[in-house]
Amino acid sequence: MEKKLIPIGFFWLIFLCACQVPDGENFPPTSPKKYDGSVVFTGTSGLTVTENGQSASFTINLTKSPIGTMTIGLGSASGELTFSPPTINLNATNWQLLQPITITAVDDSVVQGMRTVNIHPIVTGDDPEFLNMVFSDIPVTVTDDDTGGIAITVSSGNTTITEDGVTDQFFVQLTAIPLQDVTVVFENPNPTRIVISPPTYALTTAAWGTTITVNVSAINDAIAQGNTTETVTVRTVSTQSAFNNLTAPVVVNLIDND
Ligand SMILES: [Ca+2]
Ligand SMILES: [Ca+2]
Ligand SMILES: [Ca+2]
Repeated sequence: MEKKLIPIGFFWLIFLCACQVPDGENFPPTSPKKYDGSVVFTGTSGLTVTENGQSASFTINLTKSPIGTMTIGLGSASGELTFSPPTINLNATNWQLLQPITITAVDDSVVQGMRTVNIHPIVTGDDPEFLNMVFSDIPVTVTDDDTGGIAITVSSGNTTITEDGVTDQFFVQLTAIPLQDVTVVFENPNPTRIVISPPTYALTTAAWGTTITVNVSAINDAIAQGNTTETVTVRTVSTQSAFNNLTAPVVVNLIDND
């Protein structure tokens, strides 16, 4: 009798058909796994902190008991926030408990104004089910306590110059850190009688703390004006509004020699 050979692939086809699961959820094995482990952040809406001490808080817990320990780390890209504690460890005994996190703003000297700073949660640990999670940033409103300002220092208590050649100096410094460059302009009230050097000074943000030395001298003319006072206006120019058009007067005593 003649034997018919059946290709082995035919049996594989029958086997595969027999294994089909009606809803197809768990077959083939490469289907996406359902994850129900996640990290819960509670009380994260409307978080507001201030540089002068007002803190805020929210809580963290897990939706199920993890394998081993999961660690949730908190940070902000700009480093403008601190967290207490900075990390939370959750395991089989404490996964369901609401763990409080206190947020505090770093009290810097930078004039940023009110801004939004994002918290970036980073999850690490033993249970791979929790490591697939991608978390949205948590926004925090930070209120500034810094304002733009200039400080004037006058040597020997006053600024006095004479047509006989006595010169004087005053000093200018920004009182807080700008986000943009600042040019300081020394407006001469009477260029026919006074010389101010330099007439302007450009401060980069990196050099914001520079003390600017401003020299003032009198022009020796032959006109009898008598002794007068002249007021130099120190004015700032910046694309950052907090440092634009700040002004301060410097009174100069001008002694005539005619
Ligand atoms: Ca501050
Ligand atoms: Ca600030
Ligand atoms: Ca004169």
